[in-house]
Amino acid sequence: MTAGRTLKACTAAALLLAASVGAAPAVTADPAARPRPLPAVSPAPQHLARAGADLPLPGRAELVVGAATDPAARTLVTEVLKDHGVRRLDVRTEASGRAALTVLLGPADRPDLARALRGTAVPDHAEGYALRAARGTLALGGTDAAGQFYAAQTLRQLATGHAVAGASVSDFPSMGLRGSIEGFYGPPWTTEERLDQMDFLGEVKSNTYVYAPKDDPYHRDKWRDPYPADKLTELGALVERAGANHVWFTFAVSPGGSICYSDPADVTALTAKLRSLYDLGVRSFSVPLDDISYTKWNCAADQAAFGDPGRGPAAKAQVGLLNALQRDFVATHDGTHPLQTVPTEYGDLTDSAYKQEIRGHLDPAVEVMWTGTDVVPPQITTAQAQQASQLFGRKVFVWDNYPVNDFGQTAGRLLLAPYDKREPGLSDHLSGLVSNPMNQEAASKLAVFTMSDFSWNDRGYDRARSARQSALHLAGGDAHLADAVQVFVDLNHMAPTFGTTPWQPQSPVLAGELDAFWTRYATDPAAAVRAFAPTARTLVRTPAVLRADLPDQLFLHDADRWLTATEHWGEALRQGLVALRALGAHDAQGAAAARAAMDTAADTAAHITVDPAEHHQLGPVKIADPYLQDFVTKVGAKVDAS
Ligand code: LTM
Repeated sequence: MTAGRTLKACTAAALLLAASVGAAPAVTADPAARPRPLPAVSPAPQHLARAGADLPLPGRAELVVGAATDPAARTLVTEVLKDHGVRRLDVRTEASGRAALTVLLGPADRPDLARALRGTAVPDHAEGYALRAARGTLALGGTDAAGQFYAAQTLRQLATGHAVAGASVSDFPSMGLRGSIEGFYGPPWTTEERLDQMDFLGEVKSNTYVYAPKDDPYHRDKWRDPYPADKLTELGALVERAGANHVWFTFAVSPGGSICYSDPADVTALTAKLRSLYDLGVRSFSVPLDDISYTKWNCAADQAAFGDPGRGPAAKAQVGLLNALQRDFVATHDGTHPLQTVPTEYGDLTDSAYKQEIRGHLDPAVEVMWTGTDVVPPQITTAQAQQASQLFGRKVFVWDNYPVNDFGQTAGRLLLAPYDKREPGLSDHLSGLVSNPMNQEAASKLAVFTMSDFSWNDRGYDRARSARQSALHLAGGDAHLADAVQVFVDLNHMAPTFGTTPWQPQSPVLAGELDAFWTRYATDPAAAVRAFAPTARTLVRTPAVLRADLPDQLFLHDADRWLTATEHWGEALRQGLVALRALGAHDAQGAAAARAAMDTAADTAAHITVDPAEHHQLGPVKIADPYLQDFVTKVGAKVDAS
């Protein structure tokens, strides 16, 4: 749906106000207000504009709630107000009319909210919200409970010091399903990491977490077995935390490796597994059928029921199972979302007997995932998504294999680059988009932040803006620290495909600086060394800056070995420059000593390996490759030649 079609009762004046997006320079509605830029809000709202002067937050304020006020939104609004100077908050069901600040929170059509929101369009869209901060009133109205929560998340970003920016926001997600799927091979996330992920998804207005870790035996190999009590308790805690963040905890079970489709006992076992999670509060389910063979059956009965194995018969067996689950389990259990699946053909656009069966016979309610072409797609275009939708007979739900680092080409890597090469307008053809992240949960947030930005507002996605916002988010809003985060991101920027050509380049900033360095060195070595020295110093210092000040301890844990490698590579660069300076001064001894120190630092860096408990693909930690090693090799050659 487009913004134009979803805004109801949108006056011409409101549309004018709504013309600026994100942190664009403010349009001033109130001539008395200073036309200052509004704070950047992420994901970029569909419509954000200045509504007047900033709203001071007094020591005492009124919060007006009703029976339909969302509890999670109320908790967050209360926290934000308290964090920004409101010491006493009187909670009422009707405004007294005497408060220095009145905060209204609830459904956008509650009469007091509807009045206060006048001039700010209420989107006619699930999970939408309208927010208006002007002249002593802060109005946060949702089109549903999630919308209220998202209004509160926006408020969190509009509050600075003891004020809320005078803003009018009319916002809704472009895609229905947004978030992450823990769907990788290798060490699954810990409960602490998953809890962290739930809070994070809430902050970035994403509503979906799919639990599908390939290496949880109860998810795949032992799918028939019930979870032991302690595991169920852990899952229960996740479901609860997901709910508090308006995240749909989606439980996935993958029976494809051993199921006998025509055996009613297996269908019963699968249903029992889903029901055990329903009883924990789960209302969203997935049955992924990826990475299984359709050239063999798991039982003779399937051969008798569906004939010789092959694409068409495999799809027929799967469709029968999925339709039965949708009809007999999902549709008969209150509040349950449509079933999701990952088809066995998930990463191409070739028509086949398999896809024909799916589009012809799979219950249209079932969500079908698709990874884009080549499993790890170098790009996803609207034309491709449209084609995938036609092939599967419905809008597809993208499982984007980024920043996952479980395949060979990612050995030794963190993938930190911001989202890219996904075409604006994809929201017209997709039911949703989730990230398959890295074995490292906290480190994945840098990329997932930008992906959430895209799935909320694909047409408004600005890669550089989102990258900066993501760094600031990790840095707790500290601009200097965010600079250090972005230096680290650049060193870990490469995103491989399954082939030999990466879809995101390694270290675009550092590579450019090194290029400029060697070009200048050819004509003016002393000036080149002087100009490049700050880069080497930055590399040496960045790990210490991050380690000292980053609030996210899980991130520091995830990034530990890459930070240590950065220290050593930074030292190698620094010593390399000392060697070149010595060469310029015809100090052969000094050059040799610095060169030896450079080699030692580079060698130490190159021997740091990933932690097998945390990374599926083992091997040496890689950063800024091959640029750092190339520098060391070139400097060594210059010293040798002197
Ligand atoms: O992508 C899908 C649907 N399945 C698997 C994932 O589990 C795995 O993490 C990625 C990346 O290796 N590739 C897959 O094929």
